Amino acid sequence: MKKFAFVLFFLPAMGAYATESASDLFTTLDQDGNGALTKEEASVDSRLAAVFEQMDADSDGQITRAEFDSFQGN
Ligand SMILES: [Ca+2]
Repeated sequence: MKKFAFVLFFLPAMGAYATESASDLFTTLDQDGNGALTKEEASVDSRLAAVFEQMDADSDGQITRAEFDSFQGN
């Protein structure tokens, strides 16, 4: 019974985290707030660093919000 209550309590919270973290991650990592992530900024997040080249669709060395969002959608 305790486990059931635990799941009910945490599932909505985890869902909210999953949907909000994607957009918040970009803002958090964009430390100079210029709307693009450099490889240095992206290196803070190991998952993002691992896919940096794939996410950088035009290979200009920066991930724009558009590149970030379109990659999330894949
Ligand atoms: Ca780019």
